[in-house]
Amino acid sequence: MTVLTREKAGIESDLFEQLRMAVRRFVRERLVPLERQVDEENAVPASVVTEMRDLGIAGLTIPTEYGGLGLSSFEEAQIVMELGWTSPAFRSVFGTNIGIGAQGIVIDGTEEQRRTYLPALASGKLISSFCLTEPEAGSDAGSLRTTARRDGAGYVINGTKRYITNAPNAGIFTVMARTRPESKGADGITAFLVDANLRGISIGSVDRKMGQRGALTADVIFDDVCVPATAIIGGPEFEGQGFKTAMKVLDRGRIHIAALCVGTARRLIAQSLSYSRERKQFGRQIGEFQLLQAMLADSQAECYAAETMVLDAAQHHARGENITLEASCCKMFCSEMVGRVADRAVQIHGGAGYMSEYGIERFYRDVRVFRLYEGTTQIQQLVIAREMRRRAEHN
Ligand code: COS
Repeated sequence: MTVLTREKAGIESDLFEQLRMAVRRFVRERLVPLERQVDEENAVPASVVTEMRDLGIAGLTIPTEYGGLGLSSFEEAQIVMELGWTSPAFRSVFGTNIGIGAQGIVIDGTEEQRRTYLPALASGKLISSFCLTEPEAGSDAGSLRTTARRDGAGYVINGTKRYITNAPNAGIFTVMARTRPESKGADGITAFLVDANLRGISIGSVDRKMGQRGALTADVIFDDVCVPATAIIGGPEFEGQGFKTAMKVLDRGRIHIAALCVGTARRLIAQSLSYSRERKQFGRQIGEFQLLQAMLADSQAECYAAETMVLDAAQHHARGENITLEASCCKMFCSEMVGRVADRAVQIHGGAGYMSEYGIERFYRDVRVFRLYEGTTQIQQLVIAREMRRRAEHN
C-alpha cells in the first residue's frame, strides 16, 4: 500500500513538473514578447487566450472530477510563480477562474452547482467574476449595501459592484448581497451565483488604470435581477453565510497573489542582474559596483524569503489547515516586497528604467495594485493581529 502511494506520488510529481515546465516555456517564449502589445492595446490577443485554455490554465485548481487539473494550493503557488514572470494581465484572463471567481463553488457549492459550472470554468469557456467590492464598501467588505430581497421562492438583487475583474467577459458572477436588511454587518450577507445574461444586469465602461493594462475591470450594476433560492452558494441553507464563503475564498486568493508577486520579483531581479552585467559606466560593468550589488542582494534575499513563506503557507493550506494568518502574512510581505524590488529595478536601470522601451516602468506600475486588491496591506495587518490574538486566547 505504501509503495503504491509512493509510486503514485512519483508519477504525479513527474506530471506536475512537466506542467510547470510547459507553463514556463509558454510564458517565456510566447507571452513575454507580447507584453508591450498588451499594454498598448489594453487587450490580450484572442489567440493567446485560446492557447492558455488549451494548456489547462483556466482549470488549474478545479478538481479533476469536474474537468480541472485539481492542483493543490502548494502546486498552484508554483505554477502562479511561473505566470508571474510576465505581465499580470495574462494571468488575469483566467485568474478569476483559478481563484476568487470559482473557489466559492469549489469550497461551499452544492454538488449540483459544481456540476453545472465547474466543467465550463475549467475549460475556460465560461469566465467567472467575484463581486464583493462596492463604491462604499472596499476594505470594510462587511458593510456592503447590495440587497437581495426575498420575493416568493427567489430573491431580487439590487446594487452596484465596483472594480470587478473580468466583468466585461464574465458569464457568471459570484455576488455577495445582503439578504437580511436588519443586519448591518457580515452576518446578513449571502453569496449568489448569478448568470451574467439575466435581465437587469449591466456592465459599466472598462476602468482606466495605472497599470495592468489588458486586465479588464468594470462596475457591475444589478437592477431588479431575479434569481432563485438555489442560486445561493451552498443552497438555501447557506443564506447568511456569504461573507464567510468570501473570506475563505480570499484566504486561498491571498496566497495566489503572493505567489504572483514572487514570480514578478524573480523576473525583475533577473532583468536587473542581466542589465548590470551589460551596462558599463566608469569603464566597468555597473554590477561590479558595491552600491549596485547591495540593491541586487536586498532584492534577492527578500524574494527568497517571500518564496519560502508562500510555499510554506500553501503547503499548510493544502493539508486543510487554517491559514488565515499565514495567507495575510504572505499577501502583505510579498506585495510590499515586489514593490521594493520593482523600485530597485528602476534604480538599477537608471534612466532606462523610466523609459517604456525597457518594460521596467510597466512592471513598476503593474505591481502597485498588489498592495491594494484582495485586501490592502493595512487590512492584512489587521487580520494578522486579530488572528494572533485569537490563537493566543485558544492556547
Ligand atoms: N475564514 C472563515 N470565516 C471567516 C474568515 C476566514 N478567513 N474571516 C472572517 N470570518 C468569519 C468570522 O469568523 C466571523 O464569523 P462569526 O461572526 O461567526 O464569528 C465573520 O466571518 C465576520 O468576520 P469579522 O468579524 O472579522 O468581519 P469584519 O467585518 O470585522 O471584517 C475584514 C473583517 C476587515 C478582515 C474583512 O472585511 C476583509 O477581509 N476586508 C477586505 C476585503 C477585501 O479583501 N477586499 C478585496 C476585494 S476582493 S478583490
